[in-house]
Amino acid sequence: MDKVLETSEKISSMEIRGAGRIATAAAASLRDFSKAMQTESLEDFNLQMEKAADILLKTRPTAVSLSNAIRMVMKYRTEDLPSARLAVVLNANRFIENSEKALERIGQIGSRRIRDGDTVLTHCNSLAAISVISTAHKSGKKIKVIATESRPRFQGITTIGMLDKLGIETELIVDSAVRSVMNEVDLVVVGADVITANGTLVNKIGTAQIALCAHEARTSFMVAAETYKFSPRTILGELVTIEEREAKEVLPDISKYSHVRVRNPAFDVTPHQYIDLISTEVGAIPPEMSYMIIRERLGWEMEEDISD
Ligand code: RUB
Repeated sequence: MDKVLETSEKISSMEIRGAGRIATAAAASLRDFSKAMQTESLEDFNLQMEKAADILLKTRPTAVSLSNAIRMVMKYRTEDLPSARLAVVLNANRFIENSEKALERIGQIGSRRIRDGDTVLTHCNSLAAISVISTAHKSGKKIKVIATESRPRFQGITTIGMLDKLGIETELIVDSAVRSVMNEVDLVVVGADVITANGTLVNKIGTAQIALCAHEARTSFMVAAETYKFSPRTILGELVTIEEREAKEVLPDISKYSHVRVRNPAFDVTPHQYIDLISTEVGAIPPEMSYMIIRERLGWEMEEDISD
């Protein structure tokens, strides 16, 4: 279990972060745990796998990618230990492979919306959004990217590093400069932590303000997301939990204040009315079609939840 705890710690502390990356890290961790587990009994194997899944699930509360990935890996009911072990390994490998393919396809589909000469604004650090941007760049379109810092964890610095390596002309702005530059922006592209049944987006704090700005300036707003970022449980009425992180991420020394409380929500909610399209691996869809994606791609999970 040590390695599972190690991965969990890396996810909680955000050494591994981003909805897609935490999902694949959790899948790989369950796979490796199942391979290394010393046991002779299927019952014990099942118990230990459930325990490991539970530890990983509790690391971060918002991204549905984590629970979708864990559920996909844990769908292995079999009669004997060797086939149970094998099923976990195959499920995890399939999930990881599919998520890599999905990123590529999202890039191909989403990049069609970027024209030669466009300026694209992105927020936080999303591999799906970067796939859209980098595919446009690789296809020969001359583009410029404006990246926000994304306080308090500065994921924007990771983004500019990635874009720089790709040779993409990039400008870094503070989060509050978004409105000042929005009139120069042709398209906003962001990733997703959760997309609900009605097409609402949950993503890095600040996304909703950017969407509002884009809407007011008539700038297109695209979400780049694998289908495992859609939340089946929202069909059943479940609300998304917004992670509230430690105060010290915002203000390192709060002890000198007596009447101040720091609030540090990590994600916010963007209504579907502000989203022009969602680029997924199965196509560019309007947010209103999210329900269909959940039914078609993640339907099995819903049935399971209903019988819970
Ligand atoms: C990351 C974040 C990203 C999404 C999508 O938040 O909000 O936009 O997770 O990323 P944090 P990706 O840094 O708190 O994990 O497309 O890479 O899955």
